[in-house]
Amino acid sequence: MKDIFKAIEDVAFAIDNAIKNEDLGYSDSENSSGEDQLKLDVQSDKIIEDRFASISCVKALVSEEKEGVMSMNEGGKYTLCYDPLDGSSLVDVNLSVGSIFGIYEGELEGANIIASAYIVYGPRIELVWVEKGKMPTLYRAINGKFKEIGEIKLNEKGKLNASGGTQQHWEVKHKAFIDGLFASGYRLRYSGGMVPDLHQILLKGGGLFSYPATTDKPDGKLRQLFEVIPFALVYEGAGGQAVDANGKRLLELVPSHPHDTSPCFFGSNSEINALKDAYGINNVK
Ligand code: P6P
Repeated sequence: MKDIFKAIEDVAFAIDNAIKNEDLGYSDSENSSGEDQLKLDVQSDKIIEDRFASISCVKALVSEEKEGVMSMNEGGKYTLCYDPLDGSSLVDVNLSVGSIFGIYEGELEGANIIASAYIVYGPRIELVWVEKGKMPTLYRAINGKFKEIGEIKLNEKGKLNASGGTQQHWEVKHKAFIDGLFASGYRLRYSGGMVPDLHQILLKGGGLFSYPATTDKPDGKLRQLFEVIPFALVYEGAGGQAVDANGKRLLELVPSHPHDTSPCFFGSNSEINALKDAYGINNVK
């Protein structure tokens, strides 16, 4: 696992450099979700694939930017599922973006994630690493090296509300719940970048991030293997919760296809329990 962590540190600096110095234009291709690919998406994906190909414990790679599973090392134990540059369309307006990594052992499903990490490319490069059953740890790049800053713990109740998805497509119960949070004093913190939006809630004491089922995206938008499950490990490790629209833990998801999505809610206990009440799912076992 140390080899994987070191590789993530290396790709963090390589992708940050690409963000700051390379072409921001669109490539002539689409990813597996039918989204136009920026040249940066393709380049970030290649940086990760090339760096991880040499790690003997990595059996396979699954990228949000590509279809299927890429076999790497036959004797490897782990499959790395990753989103090389999440929210990349925000780069051309100079907002923070990120990379997300899920490390799985066995079948690709929530129960088999054993570690996850994400990188935030912002005014500073920051990296969060978590292993199953442990608390997440924050690292910050200082003078070209990552320095351990400390463990991340969510408060029982927060103040921030990151409400994703197009409001006109929200279900009535979701709109009533989100409006209720704002009416009780929560502050909107939403950039459209999953990584900085979830990172902010983690570091600023808690709250709620929601990307619900909507009439235009009934299965949500965020991908289970590369985005939702890795962040669920981080949020549960920080003492919060991460559930779907039925109140089921996102760490219990079993995708039928590598690019499956799920409605997702991440947050402090108070906000997630309030969501379960609003959705009438509080007695979910
Ligand atoms: P919306 C970025 O495209 C992304 O995949 C996530 O990073 C982000 O949370 C979400 O989509 C934003 O989607 O529909 O709110 O713009």
